[in-house]
Amino acid sequence: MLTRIDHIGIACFDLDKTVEFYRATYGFEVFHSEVNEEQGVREAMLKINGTSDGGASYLQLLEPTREDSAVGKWLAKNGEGVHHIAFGTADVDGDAEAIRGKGVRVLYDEPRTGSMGSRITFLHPKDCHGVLTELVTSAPDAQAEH
Ligand code: CMX
Ligand code: CO
Repeated sequence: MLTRIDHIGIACFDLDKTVEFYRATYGFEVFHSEVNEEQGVREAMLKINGTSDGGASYLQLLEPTREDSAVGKWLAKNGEGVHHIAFGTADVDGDAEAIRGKGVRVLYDEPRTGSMGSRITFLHPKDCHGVLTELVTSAPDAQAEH
């Protein structure tokens, strides 16, 4: 069951400048940052709030590490902006299979590694009314990080 917004993914050309905008404008601080070479991104997670199911909600700021990555291609075509939304679930495997059974293309056969050791998969935007949609199961210890 999808229980929360885990994050909103925002594509940007310059991660450091974009992080500074969110800090200076709203006071959001970087909770976690990493490079995910499989996804071709350098990213910063800004924690917005905790939620009642023990998960949290974030903004995920994304700078491509290579032009031919998903975010690199999207930026070249659209410029900066909202790239995807991500729903949190305790069971990404089960929810992905159930959604696949409804005829929506799930991009991965098995969930892959996302931010902070989470397990993630994506639904094709053309099957979701134009919205690239990610499903996320957080790592059990993700909330403890600083
Ligand atoms: N939102 C909405 N539509 C999108 C989209 C997005 N983020 N990305 C691509 N599309 C649309 C394109 O506009 C294009 O539409 P048209 O045919 O009407 O022009 C169509 O989908 C195909 O796009 P494309 O540029 O040819 O790109 P690809 O098919 O090669 O890739 C996708 C699209 C969704 C399969 C790819 O972006 C993908 O695998 N995404 C999942 C992985 C990802 O996004 N990783 C980065 C984030 C990592 C993280 O969140 O941790
Ligand atoms: Co994401």
